[in-house]
Amino acid sequence: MLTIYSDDHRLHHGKSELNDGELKPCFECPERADIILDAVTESKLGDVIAPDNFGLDPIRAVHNPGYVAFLEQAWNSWTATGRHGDALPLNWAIRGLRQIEPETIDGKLSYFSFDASTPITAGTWKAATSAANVALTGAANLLQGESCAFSLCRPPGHHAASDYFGGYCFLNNAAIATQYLLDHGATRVAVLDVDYHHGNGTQSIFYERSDVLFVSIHADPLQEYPFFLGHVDERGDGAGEGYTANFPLRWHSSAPKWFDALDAGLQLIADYAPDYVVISLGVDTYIDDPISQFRLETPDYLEVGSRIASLGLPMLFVLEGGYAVAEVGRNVSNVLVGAAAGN
Ligand code: Q9C
Ligand code: ZN
Repeated sequence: MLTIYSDDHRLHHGKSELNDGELKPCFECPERADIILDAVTESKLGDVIAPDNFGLDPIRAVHNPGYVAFLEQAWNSWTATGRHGDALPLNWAIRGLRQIEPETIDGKLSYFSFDASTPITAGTWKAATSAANVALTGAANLLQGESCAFSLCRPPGHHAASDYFGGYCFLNNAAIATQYLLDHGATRVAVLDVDYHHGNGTQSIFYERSDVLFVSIHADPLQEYPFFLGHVDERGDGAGEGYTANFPLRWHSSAPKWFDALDAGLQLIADYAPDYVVISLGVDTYIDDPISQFRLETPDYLEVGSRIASLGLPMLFVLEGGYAVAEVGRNVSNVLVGAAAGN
């Protein structure tokens, strides 16, 4: 299995986020990617290669051009107002408030985001575009006949929608890779999102389309972030009706319950018969994850990989969450080892 990785991820390094009512060091930190790269290397999974640069067109194929321009400018606009720390929004246009893009950077941060856990730093744009290139390089290799690739993306992507950031995500790496596959010969692509959190960004990007089947297993939005998407009755709209499937599970759900949902999701994907499967791979389903409430254990991740591989389809794994830094490397590499063995 090919791994795609770039050191550029280090350029995104938020200082702190609010957790349990206190400012804490960001959970989504550069050490995550370093430790995952070490585990992938130790597991002898195969070559680790640098990404190619695909430019902004494949990013704009998924994201609103105004949003992309905002992200590119955000840090400069923020520092131009005399601030030095991370750029963060403070309020949002919820019920009864109007969606008019403000002129000032503080207003634009609010307009283009949905939470305050996602700081923009000096290197965020570079790191985010590099992560998109990491995903795109994985997709390009699948198009050339590679059966399995791992895009070690950081920052992650699945909470980012066409025109907003949040949940530690700026550009939706998995969605960008998916669209690229479709634009270069694929007819149907399935996205399987196994991150603990619902992939609200990916779901919303493909919600009205039948060329992408989106399947997500995640904590029940009645209990867990992102709270406002990921219910079982969200099944797609218009031409996309029936091409979104959500498997919300209650906090503290057991590993067998989680695997039952995985099997049901895999059956939907098998029936859809896609050309490729893109897996939004979060391992924040881990029992000791600091911000999550599922109960998968390290050996379970081998089984996650082998069950996905049993589809017998070309697979692109795209890294999302997973914050138990000490174990995140082994948990991710176990999924990949399980997939490579079953492939
Ligand atoms: N401060 C991903 O796993 N905040 N994003 C949770 C803890 C946001 C998770 C509350 C969690 C986002 C890619
Ligand atoms: Zn997550």
